[in-house]
Amino acid sequence: MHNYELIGVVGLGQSGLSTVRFLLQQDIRPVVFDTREQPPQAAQLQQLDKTLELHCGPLDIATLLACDLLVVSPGLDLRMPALQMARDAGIPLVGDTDIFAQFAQAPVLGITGSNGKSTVTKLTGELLSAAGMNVAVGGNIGIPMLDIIAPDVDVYVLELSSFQLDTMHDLKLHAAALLNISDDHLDRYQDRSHYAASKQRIYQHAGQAVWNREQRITAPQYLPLAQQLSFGSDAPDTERPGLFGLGLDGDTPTIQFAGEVLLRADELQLTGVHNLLNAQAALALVHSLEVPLEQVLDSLRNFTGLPHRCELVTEHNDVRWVNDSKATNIGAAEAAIAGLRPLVKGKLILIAGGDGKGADFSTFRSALQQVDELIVFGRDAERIAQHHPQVTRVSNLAEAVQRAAQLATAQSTILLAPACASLDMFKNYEQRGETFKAEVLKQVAEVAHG
Ligand code: UMA
Ligand code: ADP
Repeated sequence: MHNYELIGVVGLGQSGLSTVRFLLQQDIRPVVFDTREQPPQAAQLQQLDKTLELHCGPLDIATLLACDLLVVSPGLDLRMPALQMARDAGIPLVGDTDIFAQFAQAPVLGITGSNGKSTVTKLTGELLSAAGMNVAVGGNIGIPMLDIIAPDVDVYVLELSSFQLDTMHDLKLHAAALLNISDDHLDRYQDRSHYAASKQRIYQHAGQAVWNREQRITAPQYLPLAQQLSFGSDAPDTERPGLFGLGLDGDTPTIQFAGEVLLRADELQLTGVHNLLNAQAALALVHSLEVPLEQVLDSLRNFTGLPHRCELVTEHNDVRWVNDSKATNIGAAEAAIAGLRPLVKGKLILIAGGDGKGADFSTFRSALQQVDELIVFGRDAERIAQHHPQVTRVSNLAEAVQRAAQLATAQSTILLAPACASLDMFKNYEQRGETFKAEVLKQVAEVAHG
């Protein structure tokens, strides 16, 4: 880092602020840019150092080109003309991952995929803690990775988004997991193959790969078999090493590894086949560190998942309300529908909509066929509505909750799984989920009080 004369930090969100803080700790004074006139973290930057140069609004090309390294935030599209110009001028565009690579001393596990990243990241962290390791968890999960670097860490577990992978060049991962690939963020990529290529970057310096046998596209292209672990919903071939999979004990799925049953699905708090895959991926990452799996199974049994992921809000009058606000793309919403459908005897009522990020909703049609009623809201409501015969259109989430309550019959489940980002109407998916929960509880209270 000290080889550079002037480092530019482009973007003053969470990652940008964390990068500035970290650089200041190394006695490096960067120049900071944000394309917004009033970046949300400007006040925090002031608190760090009042004298730092901050350029707001359209990127100032002259100052940008005066830098010899640009640390670019994940929320910025690298195709922006000013950034392209900097790249063409030979200025490296990196992310906080490359700074992390220089300073983190312990082994690093990386997790990417269109869906399930946060669940697997959190779970892997918990399993390794249960095995007695000092674990630091961060990245796209919401904790900038430069904030978690510490001398006594035994292992880092990083959630990596495709945007972070796009600017990652140097980070050597002890093991890298690519959970799945389905359409997401197509507004930031030329097409699906570019998005998939971005996800594959996680394997570029990985010691071991953890991939999903259901999707060949997640397999590493250049790592020898001996450095591969895989998971899937098929029974693992016991002759081949490194395979996690599912078997059956009566009617109950079991998670298996190397010819042995590790546990039964009904021992877990997590539900849905997608979570059985997530559990296998986390176990594979634990195995990559040669931690005996029996040390972590109790922790896996007790893991209750994260909020806003198929979270039961309440059950009232024989109707279940489920918050899956984190289903910000079609693949995630499909997994939630497929996971819940077998458990629902009455109607399955889906609330969906928001910012579709350029996705092609015709691919959502077969999952929508498993839904009895569809309620749509938000910017791309119509693009979803055209794929279901039974649609109610509403203008906000509060109205969606009221209409869902009217449509529900005994033993119904009402699922918020928007298949879209929330940014057209909310600050983020958490705010959308919290709004949903509050509206549901209000609705239920009104009914209870007559
Ligand atoms: N922005 C501007 N101008 C700028 C900089 C940012 O308009 O100059 C906008 C971006 O377009 C974006 C927002 O500000 O809409 C935030 O962008 P950011 O790069 O400043 O984001 P951070 O606050 O640094 O948060 C990022 C991740 N956000 C994104 O990649 C958009 C967070 O993941 C992550 O937790 C955090 O770093 C710490 O590592 C969030 C996310 O939504 C949860 N990730 C996407 C996802 O999971 O689908 C990829
Ligand atoms: P991410 O961090 O990748 O967004 P999360 O763990 O937060 O993933 O889960 C987001 C949503 O994705 C969940 O609410 C669920 O609907 C869906 N999901 C979780 N795991 C999987 C999986 N393995 N395959 C498909 N969908 C999944």
